[in-house]
Amino acid sequence: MEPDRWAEERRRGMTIDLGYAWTTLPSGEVLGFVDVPGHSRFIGNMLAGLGPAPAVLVVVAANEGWRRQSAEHLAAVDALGLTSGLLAVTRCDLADPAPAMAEALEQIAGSSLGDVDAVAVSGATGAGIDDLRGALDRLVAQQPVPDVAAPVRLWVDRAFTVRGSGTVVTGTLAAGTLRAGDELVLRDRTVRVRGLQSLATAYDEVRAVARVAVNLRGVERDEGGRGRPRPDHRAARCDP
Ligand SMILES: Nc1nc2c(ncn2[C@@H]2O[C@H](COP(=O)(O)OP(=O)(O)OP(=O)(O)O)[C@@H](O)[C@H]2O)c(=O)[nH]1
Ligand SMILES: [Mg+2]
Repeated sequence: MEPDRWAEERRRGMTIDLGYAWTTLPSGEVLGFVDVPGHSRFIGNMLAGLGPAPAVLVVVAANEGWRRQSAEHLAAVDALGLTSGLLAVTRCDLADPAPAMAEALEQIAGSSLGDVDAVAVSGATGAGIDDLRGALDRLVAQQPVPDVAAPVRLWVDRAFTVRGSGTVVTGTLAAGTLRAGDELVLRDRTVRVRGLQSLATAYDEVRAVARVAVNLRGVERDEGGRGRPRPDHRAARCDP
C-alpha cells in the first residue's frame, strides 16, 4: 500500500499530507496506519494524524540517524502524552542500523513513550519485516481495551465528496461505537450518519479503536474538513 496519495507527493518524493494504510498481522488483528509528513512545513498535517493515535511507530533511517525532524516529532508525541510506541530503523540494507537504533532508543526513552521495542528493517530487501510484524502484534496486544460504550468524539482528518453519496469525513475513532443512522453534532448542528466504512469495507457499526470513514447526510464538504470544528466548538460526537 502506498500512503502518499497525491501526485505532488510522488513528484517531490516526500509526504505532504496524511496517508492511510493497513495490514493484517500474524495474530489476525487488522492494524491501520496513519502516515504523517516529516517536513516541518507540514507539521499541522502531522499533528492532525498524530493527535488521536493510540500508538506510534517511530521510523528512523539507518543511514541518516536521528534528525531534527525526528526530534520535532518526538516532541509532539511527548506533548500529547502518548505512551505506546515502537521504533523501526529502516534502510538497514544501506547502513549498519545499530548506531541509529541506539541513538533513537536513547532519545525515545526520555519521552512519554519511555522504553520501546526496536526492529531493523529494509523496505528494499524485505529484511526484518517479519520481525516488525511480530513487534506490531505485541504492541497491539499491549493496548488497553477500548471503551466502546464511551461517547463518540471523532477528530476529522479528511473530508471529501463521493459522487452519489455526498460528503465523507474520516478520522481515528479512539473510543465509542459509531452506527449507521446515528446522529452526530458537527459544529453547532446535528447531522446523521448515512453510511460507514472502516479500511475500505462497509459496516453498519464500527467500534473503537478503528479508522472510520463516515458518510454524512446533508453536509457540504467545506463544513466537515480537518481543523473543523475549531477548538471553541464541539467536536463531531454522539451520545449512544
Ligand atoms: N534502500 C532502501 N531504500 C529505502 C528504504 N525505505 C525507504 N527507502 C527509500 O527512501 C526514500 C524515502 O522513503 P519514504 O518512505 O518516502 O521516506 P519518508 O520518511 O516517508 O519521507 P517523508 O515522508 O518525506 O518524511 C524512497 O526513495 C524510498 O524508496 C529501505 O529500507 N532501503
Ligand atoms: Mg513519507
